[in-house]
Amino acid sequence: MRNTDEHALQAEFDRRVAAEEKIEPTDWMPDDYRKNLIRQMSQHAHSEIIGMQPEGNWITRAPSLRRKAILLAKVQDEGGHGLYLYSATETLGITRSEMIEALQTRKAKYASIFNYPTLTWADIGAVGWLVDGAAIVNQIALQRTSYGPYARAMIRICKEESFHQRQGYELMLEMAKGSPQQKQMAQDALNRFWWPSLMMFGPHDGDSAHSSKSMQWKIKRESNDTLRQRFIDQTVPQIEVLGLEMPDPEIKWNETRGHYDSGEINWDEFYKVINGNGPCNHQRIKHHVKAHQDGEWVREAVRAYRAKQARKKDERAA
Ligand code: FAQ
Repeated sequence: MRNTDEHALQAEFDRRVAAEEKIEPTDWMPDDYRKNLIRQMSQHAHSEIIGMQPEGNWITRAPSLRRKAILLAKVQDEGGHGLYLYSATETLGITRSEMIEALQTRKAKYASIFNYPTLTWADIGAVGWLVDGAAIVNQIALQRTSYGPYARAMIRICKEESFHQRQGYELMLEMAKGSPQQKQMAQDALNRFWWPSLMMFGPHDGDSAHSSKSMQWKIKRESNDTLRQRFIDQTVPQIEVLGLEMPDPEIKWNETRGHYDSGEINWDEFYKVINGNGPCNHQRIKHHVKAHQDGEWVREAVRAYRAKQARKKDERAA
């Protein structure tokens, strides 16, 4: 392509992003924009899929039929989000199998939170309330992302995450207002999931490698720290309603800032977890590889069916 053509295409892309027009799969886009989107969207998809494991772990042990039905629906929703996001990412010119290979060979990341274990039933409440709560804060902003298929996927996903957050909070409420043992379980789940939930928003803005480009391209609409603060501000009053103790003694309303102050995240732990050395990283990938291998017969059947259809078409044409 001639240089002048490329300049014109770049200028038109910049104009559309500035005008809040969505970029669609068949539109020209800078290569780095495409690559950055593939990175973020595929990692988002992997998070939804790997995120089925900590909760899936409790489906057979849910304490009632009602809780089991809710949990089953939620875990299936997360699987749906993953598939939806893989499809949206495929529109950028990468195949599903390439993405899965990147996940299984640890070239692609997934949300750090899913490398923590769910030790008690109260953890299922904490995951819905805090993890889905954090995911929504992030994803509401992504509804306005510049890439059309990603923005549209987020609208539907946020609706479902909202139900997930509410069921988690309702479960926590029941535990927190239950017996002293149940209240203790709720407190323990809050204490363990609080910090990993804050880590979901990524490093501080100054340490975030991709933020400046992603914000310029409107892939990301709000910074990691802005979204983390929003999550803290909306969650602290919910902890008060539960009647639980704050998981961080430094949480305090700051009248001047109009926000809650809070303690510092353990960033060593964060980097350890995102680099593959968290409590469950090995287990999560191992389980994914096994589930993928166990499902090979389905892919084989699809390939055989497609080949048969192609043969029939050829015979008809002959
Ligand atoms: N975990 O430069 P930044 C859910 C990596 S969905 C792991 O700031 P960026 C639903 C980052 O990838 C949860 N890695 O990166 C559910 C990069 O590494 P790379 C998932 C992290 O992309 C609920 C490096 O650090 N949501 O929970 C994390 O600009 C319940 C530098 O970071 C999304 O994926 C982390 N927490 O900002 C399912 C939302 N943070 O790629 C089941 C979409 C950072 O160079 C059950 N994603 N890293 O190797 C985003 O909004 C962004 O990608 C951020 C990170 C904000 C996560």
